[in-house]
Amino acid sequence: SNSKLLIKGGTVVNAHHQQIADVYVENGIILAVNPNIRVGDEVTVIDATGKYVMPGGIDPHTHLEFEFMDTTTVDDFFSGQAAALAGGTTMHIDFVIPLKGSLTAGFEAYEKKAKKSCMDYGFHMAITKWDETVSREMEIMVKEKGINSFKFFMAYKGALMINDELLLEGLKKCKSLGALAMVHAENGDAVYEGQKKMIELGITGPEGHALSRPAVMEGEATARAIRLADFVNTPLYVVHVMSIDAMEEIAKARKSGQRVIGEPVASGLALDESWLWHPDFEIAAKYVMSPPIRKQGHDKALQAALSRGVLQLVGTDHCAFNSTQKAFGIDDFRKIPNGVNGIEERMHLVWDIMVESGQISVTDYVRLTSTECARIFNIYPRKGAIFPGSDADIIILNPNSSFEITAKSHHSRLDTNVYEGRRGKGKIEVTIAGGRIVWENNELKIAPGTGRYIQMPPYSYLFDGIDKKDAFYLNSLQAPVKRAKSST
Ligand code: DUC
Ligand code: ZN
Ligand code: ZN
Ligand code: ZN
Repeated sequence: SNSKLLIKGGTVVNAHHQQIADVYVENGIILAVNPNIRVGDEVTVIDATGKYVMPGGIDPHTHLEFEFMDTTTVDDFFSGQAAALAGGTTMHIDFVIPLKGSLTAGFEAYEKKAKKSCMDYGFHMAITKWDETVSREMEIMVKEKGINSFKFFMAYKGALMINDELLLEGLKKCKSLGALAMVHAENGDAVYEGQKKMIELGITGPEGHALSRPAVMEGEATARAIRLADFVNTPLYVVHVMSIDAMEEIAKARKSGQRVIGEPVASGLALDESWLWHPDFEIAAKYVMSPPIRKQGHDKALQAALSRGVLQLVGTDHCAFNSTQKAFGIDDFRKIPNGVNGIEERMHLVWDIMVESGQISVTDYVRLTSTECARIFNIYPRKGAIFPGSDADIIILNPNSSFEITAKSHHSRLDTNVYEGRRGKGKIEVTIAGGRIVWENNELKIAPGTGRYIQMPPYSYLFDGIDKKDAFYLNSLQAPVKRAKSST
């Protein structure tokens, strides 16, 4: 069995250090990281000479079995995780959507969906309305259910969207619970107007998606969310940063000392919007996601921001709709289900785009794909590190081999792939999840029910000393000293 493993002779990489060493694993836990570990015959030995031994990827942003835009994503917790493992990701954090307004019912529905898991997972939760019950349920989620992050949609008017009043309530509640507030930052009212205008102009194709929700409206919402978070003095996490506009707002806030995290996604780093103008609807529709993939130039700027530390980690927003589902919008781009793949491709793409190109080091790679996510969501160093005591979620990457992406051989249930035909240097040859070898020789060995729910405690490092901040914010507002009644 795989219960005892020795990974021999590789370069072991953590977020701040690398060394040639052996890694010894027993019962799903890393027990030792040292040069020249000796073991008995009962131990399975993997030779990693000349290769990198790194923490498995953690994808902070996925949507598996997501009911959205009148349909459900084709990847569920089994197929999506199978794809993830084949691409070197060993944990993901998915978004629970409340069910009929109930957070508890939403959580229970996702618990059920996740029963077939073959790798570890955690949950964020979306907040889509506000009342006393929601406020109380948020507390239960944090204190009893292992959720430490809540996402607010500033777009999807008439569906998931919230207004500033609700966002402020949510930010205050997050602050009081030590939970991280996340935003989908686009101005939903402006997007709604933009969409109507496109249809009036007769632009019904996928290019209308990009034209109706420009980068400036992503920048506006990002700036607004950042200022509101500052007003409440609580940390903020901006999901899927797709544009220079949004990135520059994050850069400015971070420079002033505000605790803002920016998450670019694989598609925003690797693609540009020209695909949305492709004459073949089936091809163009694949690239419809929100916020949209931007014009050439935004991709390079996001890469540079990642290498400079303006952005901290990479997600995917994996949200898989096949060509039949995408065709719902053949006559109206507003009905194309929003979402692209990425859970299987992220680790290879980031290696190729960022490490092979010389923009970041191998230790940076581990930080951006794994460690920083574990720190932000407060599960480090159980996850995100190769240390004695950490979970044995490990990948072996061969820098001299290469990868090729195609729907013909990927592990998602999708019939398409937004990275179709893409090749690059660096190949993840082995994935170990919870001490089990799940990916080797281009083959998956997985079983439903082997993944675990990872509870994430509140008050991550982002909250350390936050109330010491000497700045204007809501909680420091005080009633003015009463003036003496003036005499007449
Ligand atoms: N954007 C997408 O493209 N899909 C899921 C939800 C979202 O915000
Ligand atoms: Zn050392
Ligand atoms: Zn979103
Ligand atoms: Zn998303």
